[in-house]
Amino acid sequence: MTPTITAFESSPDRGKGLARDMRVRWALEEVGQPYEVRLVSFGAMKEPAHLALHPFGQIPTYEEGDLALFETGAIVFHIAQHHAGLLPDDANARARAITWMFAALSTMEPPIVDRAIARLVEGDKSWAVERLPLVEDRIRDRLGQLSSRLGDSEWLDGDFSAGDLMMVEVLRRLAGSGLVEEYRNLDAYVARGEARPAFKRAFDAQYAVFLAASNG
Ligand SMILES: N[C@@H](CCC(=O)N[C@@H](CS)C(=O)NCC(=O)O)C(=O)O
Repeated sequence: MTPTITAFESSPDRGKGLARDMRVRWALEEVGQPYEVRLVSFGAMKEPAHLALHPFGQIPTYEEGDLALFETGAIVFHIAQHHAGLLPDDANARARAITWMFAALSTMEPPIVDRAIARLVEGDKSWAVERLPLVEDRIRDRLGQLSSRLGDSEWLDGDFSAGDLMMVEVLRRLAGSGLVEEYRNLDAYVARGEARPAFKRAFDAQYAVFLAASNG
């Protein structure tokens, strides 16, 4: 059954592929599962029809037959569980790859989201200029720890896994900040993820949405 995901009708990142539908698109491309996309406006995301799929009125969602999921961690995990290619067969290696998915979402991503909020939502507050460096230092702490663990390895734990997919996607949210570039191995790690053919297909698909919206 072909799953349907939701994505922004008009992504605020203007085609940079930083919205979270990229994670789901990339996972589906990695496992070779075709999918359909339903584009939603900011208004429609807060309407009852979308809220029935996503209680927080966000994208992406994932529908497959009777199943409707939200939260990219759950969606990518579901895809990885049902298709070969994103989680190792060995039980311990699989558990470690899942650990990296959680690490990306619950340890790395929160300060990175804080930075986006500090800049985009709170940027006009009197204390914003003082707060931003504090938030960025918290990100640096995590990047430094991740950099030490990755060392010269290609991926976080053996072969590329859903843990790497999620980590690369979370780090990509720092694009333009210069923060990842402070850690040579993390910069190269993100570039390795972005060089994967499945990433490129996913990126091109979301970029096509931006192009179509701009042209028309
Ligand atoms: N924890 C959620 C976060 C989802 C999320 O923040 N989605 C953003 C797009 S990347 C969104 O829909 N923002 C619009 C809004 O919150 O109104 C996940 O990983 O799926």
